[in-house]
Amino acid sequence: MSTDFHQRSLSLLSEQLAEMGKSTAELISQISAFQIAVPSWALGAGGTRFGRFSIGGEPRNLEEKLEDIGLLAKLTKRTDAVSLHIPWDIPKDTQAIKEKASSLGISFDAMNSNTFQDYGQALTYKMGSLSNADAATRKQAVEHNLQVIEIGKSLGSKGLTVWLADGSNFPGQAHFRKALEWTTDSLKEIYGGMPGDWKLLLEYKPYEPNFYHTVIPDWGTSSLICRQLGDRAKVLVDLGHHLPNTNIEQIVATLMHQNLLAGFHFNDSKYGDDDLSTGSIKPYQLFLIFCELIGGAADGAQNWNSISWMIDASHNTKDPLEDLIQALEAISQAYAKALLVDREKLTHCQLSGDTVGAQAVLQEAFLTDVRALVREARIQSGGEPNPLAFYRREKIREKLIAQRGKNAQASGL
Ligand code: LRH
Ligand code: MN
Repeated sequence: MSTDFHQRSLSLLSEQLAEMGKSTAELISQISAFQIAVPSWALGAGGTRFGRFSIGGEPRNLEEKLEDIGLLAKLTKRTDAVSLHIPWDIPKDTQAIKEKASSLGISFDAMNSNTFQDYGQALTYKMGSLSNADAATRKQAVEHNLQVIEIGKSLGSKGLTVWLADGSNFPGQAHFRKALEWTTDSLKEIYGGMPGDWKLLLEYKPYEPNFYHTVIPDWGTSSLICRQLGDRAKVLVDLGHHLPNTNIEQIVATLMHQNLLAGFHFNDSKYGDDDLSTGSIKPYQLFLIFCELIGGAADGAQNWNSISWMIDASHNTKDPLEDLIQALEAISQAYAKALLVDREKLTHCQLSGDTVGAQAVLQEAFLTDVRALVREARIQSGGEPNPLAFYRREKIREKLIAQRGKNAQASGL
């Protein structure tokens, strides 16, 4: 795309925005300020139980993961932080990792604990972790989370994300109320072990890997537990963790209403927890979610800066870096479109029962092509006009393969 074409499409859009009463300069500063953390585990090929197909040039250690996120930051200017997962990302040399990250302009967002796998710890998590009927296993899981907090403190993180696979596969297998009580008591110990300026992000998920019940299956259960922990415990919304046709934008509005929204794991899905590229399946839903976020913050329901923005995706067929470039772009576009909503006109339609008018207000914003705006924000921040084109033109994947090797194909099942 020529610079001239970009300038002409931007000036045309700016005229349109002025008609809508929107300042291009203000929108560009809002879009530029909106940074999304990238998960350390989404830089390689993910895979399913049926197999994993390596892409080659995948990061072999934490240093190389930081380099990949540094590249994304440089090209897109839409990410400035990484979310680590322990024990997958235990730093061998914390000081060196901190220096590497800061040299790449990357900070450490929420840390993720892992009590859904066995990785050589003394007691297995097969039958659960914080909800396990065995007190020693619960204690082990609590201690793991406290260790994750210590690692996070040494890196400058200010949050702990807890997602539990805990649940059951058959009726009668679990005692629902005891499991909930053990989980809540365990989380109280973890919450108590967090520094005063940290937040606990409690992630819910309706099913998988357990397929009959999950101890924390939905926003309601997560909210109930957070209320018992304290006001620095809030609910993490992973977009893929909802049963089909769930109204996620309403959940977001409800959590903001209660000042209980911790943040997001952005991705998209057609059926289950598919962890597909954000905005690739349901871009209108993503737009509606941002409409609730902007409205909730504008009305003072919850402070915008108290919310964490993270991607959580898994790449089975796409190049992970290309996928993340597309996801960062889709999130920025959804946010930019939602900023165009005439909130005064929308509120008037809502209060006067003008349903048609309300839809027209939303769709005028959603159907506005904001690509020139998001591109201009990136250019003004020193990023690439077209990161994907640059990534391919510079043959970055080929260079990574030459540098890091083809990485082994791992068979699944
Ligand atoms: C669970 C989840 C959680 C992570 C894991 C990698 O499905 O969304 O956020 O720990 O994916
Ligand atoms: Mn998640």
